[in-house]
Amino acid sequence: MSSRAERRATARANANIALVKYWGKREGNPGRNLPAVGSFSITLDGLSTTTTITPDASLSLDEYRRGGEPRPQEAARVIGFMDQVRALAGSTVKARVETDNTFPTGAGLASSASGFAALAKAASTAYGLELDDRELSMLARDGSGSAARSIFGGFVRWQRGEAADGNDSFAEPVFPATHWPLRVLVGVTDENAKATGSTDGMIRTQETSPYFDGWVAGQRADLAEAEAAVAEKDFERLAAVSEYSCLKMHASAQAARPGVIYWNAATVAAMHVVRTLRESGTPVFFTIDAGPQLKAVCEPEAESSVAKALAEVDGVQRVISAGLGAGVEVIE
Ligand code: 2P0
Repeated sequence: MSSRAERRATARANANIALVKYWGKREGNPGRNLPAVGSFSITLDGLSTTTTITPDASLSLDEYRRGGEPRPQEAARVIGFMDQVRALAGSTVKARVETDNTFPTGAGLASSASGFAALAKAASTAYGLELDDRELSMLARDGSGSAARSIFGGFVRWQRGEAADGNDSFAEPVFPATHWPLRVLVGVTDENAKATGSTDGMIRTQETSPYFDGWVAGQRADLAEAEAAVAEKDFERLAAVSEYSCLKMHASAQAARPGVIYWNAATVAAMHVVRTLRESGTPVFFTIDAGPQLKAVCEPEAESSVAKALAEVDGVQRVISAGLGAGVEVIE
């Protein structure tokens, strides 16, 4: 039994999107999501996961619900994570895990990032672990790589790290959200869960794509370029390196065997719309993750024209608007 009392805790974390992408894992330690490359992201506001952990000594198994429903396909990964937290805390007490997202799950909208960041914060609080943000980022990373970044708000860097045990692979804040109030418009083209999950997609890419080595080789330069562009608030420079990273990631995945294709026709149509807008002087660029939604990143003054143009793309079902947001927090 634990020496510390368990308590109910609720945490909320925001989704993030990478401008320089994480794609691929280092050899060894597969359960710890040690990345083949560093990455650089923005944390969004409004697209969030809220998770409540209620430890209960009368339970013989953890109970998991999302949106009020048991989800057996998701439960094993969550329970494995709870076991890791309990091992750190020296507790055997099971818990009810209740979580909810403000956006579609499993469709390339970073639900695992906000999900495991909220779970890491709520569970570590519930079991009395006193983790600093760096330790919390590494714990969240063990749940899902991109969750390491959702611990922090604003512009965030996740270090690749070199250590075999992963203890130097954590995220850290680079600039606060207030540094540059960019807007993000998500063109939702398909709300169904994707056919190939990101973990499977990246593993297949690194095992079979001839372009994976080229992807890894360029990452350091892309990260430095993106951070310099944000430091200077140079939109054109950030647009160029972000689209470059996105398209390289997808090109490497598409060249796997069998190829991993996350785009649909509307995704591609929206890419062209964004490019056309930028060529005509609108400060906007696109990025796309392991799913068919297109995320348009723009300066605040361009938001309404970009939202309108995206909404008019054939196959775009709706447009979600977000700004830059804060890191994870305990709310109860
Ligand atoms: C990213 N993605 O940097 C990249 C770009 C999707 C495309 O991180 O296996 O769910 O749990 O570590 O974090 C999505 O992958 O993968 C992701 P795991 P994760 O945001």
